[in-house]
This record gives sequence, C-alpha cells and structure tokens, in this order.
Amino acid sequence: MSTLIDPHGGAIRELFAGSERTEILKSESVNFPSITLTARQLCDLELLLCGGFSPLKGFLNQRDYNGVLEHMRLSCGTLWPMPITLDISEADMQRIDGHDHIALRDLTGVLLAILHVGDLWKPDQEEEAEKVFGTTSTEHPAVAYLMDRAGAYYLGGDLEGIRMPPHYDFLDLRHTPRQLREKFQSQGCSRVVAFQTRNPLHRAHKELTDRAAREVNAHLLIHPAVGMTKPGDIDHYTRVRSYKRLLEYYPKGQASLSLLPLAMRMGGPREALWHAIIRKNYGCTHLIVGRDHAGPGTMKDGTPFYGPYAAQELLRAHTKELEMEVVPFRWVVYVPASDAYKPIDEVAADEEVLNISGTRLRSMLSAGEEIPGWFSYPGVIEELQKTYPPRGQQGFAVFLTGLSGSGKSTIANALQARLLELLSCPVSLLDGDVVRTYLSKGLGFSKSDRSTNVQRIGYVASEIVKHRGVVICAPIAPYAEDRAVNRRRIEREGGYIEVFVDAPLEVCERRDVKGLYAKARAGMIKGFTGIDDPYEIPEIPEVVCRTDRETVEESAELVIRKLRASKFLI
Ligand code: PPS
Repeated sequence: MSTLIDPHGGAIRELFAGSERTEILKSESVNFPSITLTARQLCDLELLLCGGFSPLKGFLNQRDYNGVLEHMRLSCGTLWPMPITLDISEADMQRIDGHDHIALRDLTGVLLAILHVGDLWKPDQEEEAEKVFGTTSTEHPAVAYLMDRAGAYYLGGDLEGIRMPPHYDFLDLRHTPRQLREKFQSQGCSRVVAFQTRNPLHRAHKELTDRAAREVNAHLLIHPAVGMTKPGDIDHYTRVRSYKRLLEYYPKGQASLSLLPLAMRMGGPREALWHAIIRKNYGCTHLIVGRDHAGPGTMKDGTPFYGPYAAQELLRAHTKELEMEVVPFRWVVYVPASDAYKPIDEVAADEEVLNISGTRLRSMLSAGEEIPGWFSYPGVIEELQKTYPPRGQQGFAVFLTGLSGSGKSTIANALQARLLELLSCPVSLLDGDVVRTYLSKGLGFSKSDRSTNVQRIGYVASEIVKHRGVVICAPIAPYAEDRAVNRRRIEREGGYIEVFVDAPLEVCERRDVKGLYAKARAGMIKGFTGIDDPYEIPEIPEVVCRTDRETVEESAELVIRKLRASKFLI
C-alpha cells in the first residue's frame, strides 16, 4: 500500500501491493474464497485502488458505515458522505464466513485485489436509503439498486490491490489521480476547475464552462462519469466521442478531458460533496456545481427528490474543510436577438431565449431534423447522429402474433418479399417452425417453454435491429407479458411494429391446415392455443390484420403503410 503526498491536492492513498507482495498474494489467493464483483462494485474497487476514493483504505467497516449514514463522516471524523460497501448475497456470506482473506475478481476470473476481512453484517438497507438518499422510493435509481439488486450482507475490510480492473477503450483518456496530478503539474496548472457530467455537452455547456474557468482563472477539466450513470443515459462511448469533438472548440490548452470510472448514485447533495472529494483527489481545486447537481430528477408525480440548490448549499458549508472551491453553475441560454449566449440571470424579462432539451434533441435526431448551429457544434452533432440515425436508417422488427392458422406465416412471406423489393438490405424471417428447428429445438408448449421460445425470438430480433437490420417474427406469442418484454428490448434498439393477425378461432379451426385443431378437439394434443390454452389479445398493436376479410396482399400492405407512416420505410 503506498501513500502519495502532493503539494496541490493533499494526500492520496493508492492501495496497490508492491510487486513482491503481489506475487505472494497471487500464490496465496488459490486458498482464499473468491467473490465476483458486480459492475458497480468494479467501479468502486477501481476508485478505491487508484486513490480516487482517498482516504478510504477499503470497503467500509460497520463503524465507518454508521458514521457515514449518521454524520457523513468516517469514525475518525473525516468527511465522507457516500457509503462504499461491498454487498454480498446470503450464499456468499455463508461461503466466506470464517475466512480472513477474500480474493476479489472480475467476471472473467481476473484477480484484482485481496480483501482483509473486517466486519460482516446485515445492514438495514431501508434505513440506509432514507439517511443517504432521503427517500425509500425505488423511483430513485440508487434506492432501487439497494432494495432490488444489492446483496443483503455487507463485507468490510482493507484492500491490497493486485491490478486495476481492465479497460480497453479510450486508454489515452483514462488517468489515475496520480497521473492526472502529474499532468497538471507538468503543464503548470495549479488551479483546475472540474466539470462533472453524464450527458453530451453542447454550446451552452461550452459557454458556461468557459466562463467558469475564466472567472476563477483555472484550467478546465471535463471529467465525465463513465462508470455507471442514470439508467437510460446515452452510452459513454458516444458521449466520449462527442466530448473529444467538443474539445476542438476550446482555445488550445484551456481545457482537458479525462474519464472518471465512477458509478454514480444520483444522490444529489451528498453526491455533490462526494464528487468534490473525488475531484480533489484528482488534483482539482474547484468544482462546478449546478442546479440539482447529480439529482435523479423528479418522481413520477413531479416531486423533486432534492431542492434545486441543496447540493450547492451543502458543498458551500464544507468548502473550507474540503479545501475545494465551489463554482456555482450559472445556466447560460441562447438569446437569438443578439445571437449570443448569456447567463439566464442577465437576460431581460422580455428577451426571447431558446433551448433544446435532451429528449427533444433525441426526437429531432430520430426524425432526421437539422440541429441548429446555435445549439451545438457540427462535430458533436455528427457523433450523436452516428449513434442516433434517423428512423429510415434504423433497424426494425415486425412482430406478427396470432392463433395457429391465423395467417401469420403467409403474411410474413408476402411482407418479406415486399420489403426485399423496397429495401436494399437483407430481411430475416424468424417464423415459428424455423425457430423451433434452429433456435428452440427441444422446447415444447408449456407456459414456460413458450415464454422461453418467444423471448428468444425477441432477443435475436433485438440483436438484428441493433445492427440496423430488418427482421420479421411470426410466432403465436400467446402471452402479453412475453410480447411486452420483447417490445421493450427491441424498442431500445430501433423500431418495433406489433401486428395482430386477427382471425376468429372458428375460421382458424375451419382452415386447420395441419389438422392440429381436430387433434386438439379430440384431446390428442393438450394445451393447444385457443382450445385449452389462452391467447391474450394484444391491447395496442400497431397494426391489426383481419385475414378472414383481407387478402394477403392487403394485409402486407397495411404493414408497409404503417412502416412508411412511422418513417422506418422511406
Ligand atoms: S409459441 O406459443 O409462440 O411458442 O408457438 P410457436 O413457436 O409459434 O409454434 C406454433 C406452431 O406449433 C404447432 N403446435 C402448437 N401450436 C399451439 N399450441 C400447441 N399446443 C401446439 N403444438 C404444436 C402449430 O403448428 C403452430 O404453428 P402455426 O404456424 O402457428 O400454425
């Protein structure tokens, strides 16, 4: 374990074992029980090992944990607002009970650190949620994590690091606190203002960070969290590519970019304080803190989780102790009359201001609308457009569902031919029989087998759509829940058009192409859809085809029309 003192940022503690000790630990580790870390624990471990979470020496023991919950302080009195805990399941708890050392590994089994076992206890996670996040509502992402995903036991103890969790992306932009401090020192930057972000940055952000840096006469560090952010956020690969482009618009040498492998908790005021401590460890002297800093937004009923300026207030109350300055984030807006950006408090009441929200931007990109130059920079928009192409360039799935004999396969074949005629790309067809031969061989028609079959189809379709491909699926898919799971999964990647192939049971039975209805009626086949197994009618399908009244051409054309109306087909 090594401690580094730096003239600018105070002490930071790196938790790596020396090379000799590492070799000893590696050979001893074969006798230690292992714990495979989750994605969030890996982020925490990385920041513990590299000193980003200095002065912590490992995952919190119970006294420190209690102190953090009650007073935002470790038992020694040091300010630390966020519980950094190693949560484990009951099964893991029993497996490791009685051992002094635990090997911490990643998913692939790589040995990352040895934990010297301290306390093992069962926390009151509801109390933790209330004390740390001010709510027990699972609408708060960190509370949802605590209640629904975290293990019920906490394991505390000091760490001896073997190696950092591996990364393979943006290696030139990943720095440890020591590396970043050295970089600032070599560039002669004694004052550094950090800007925390989990979103793409546009002109307003550029203007406000520019102003903030000039106001406090400091170098600007764009320091995005790339560990875990709020569910639904834009992926970090896209964000980082866009930050790199944004950097081109700052005067040379004024700003730099470094990635922070932080798993955010969206904990508002406490999180802001935590962010300041982390940034100090990375050699920064100032932190830009805005309205609702690191807040998760509002609850479904519109109530905010935190007051808009609670984070700024809490931070200000601790700046002296932290030796970090808060730079209040003054939101700047575009004023078209003067074609300039101004802080909102300098805009006259009758002056028109313009802004585009993140949601609106996503829908503009999806519709292929031009993004105005006053809002963002061409390079930044270009990067976002690559990830969010207009609908005509996105993939889509047409999901036909209906009784056996309703006409799904016939429509699917006609639709495939029409799409191949119209599009210059392949069109995959995941028809019931094909799927049951290649993807779901061995599965039967029990409720659980059908669910597995239908969700497998949804998974494969979502992969095709993710790669901007086109796929037609045609299983019976009798249960609403499976269709809903598929819809959610596919809509994340592109288009999902559900087609209810609606033919009355009598009609399907009369057609009885395969003679299966007759067998089902005779009791020779059990659990036949529509006879003695339910078909749950889709509530909001995008298209309904009445195959007892329409020709197959007409049904296929209804789907084509819907695809055109929703702009997936141009
Ligand atoms: S499901 O429910 O979505 O998993 O069904 P799917 O994979 O589409 O398979 C439906 C075809 O299997 C034949 N078959 C049955 N259908 C319904 N219920 C039972 N018990 C059953 N046993 C066999 C039937 O021929 C279905 O084909 P289609 O093309 O739909 O007529």
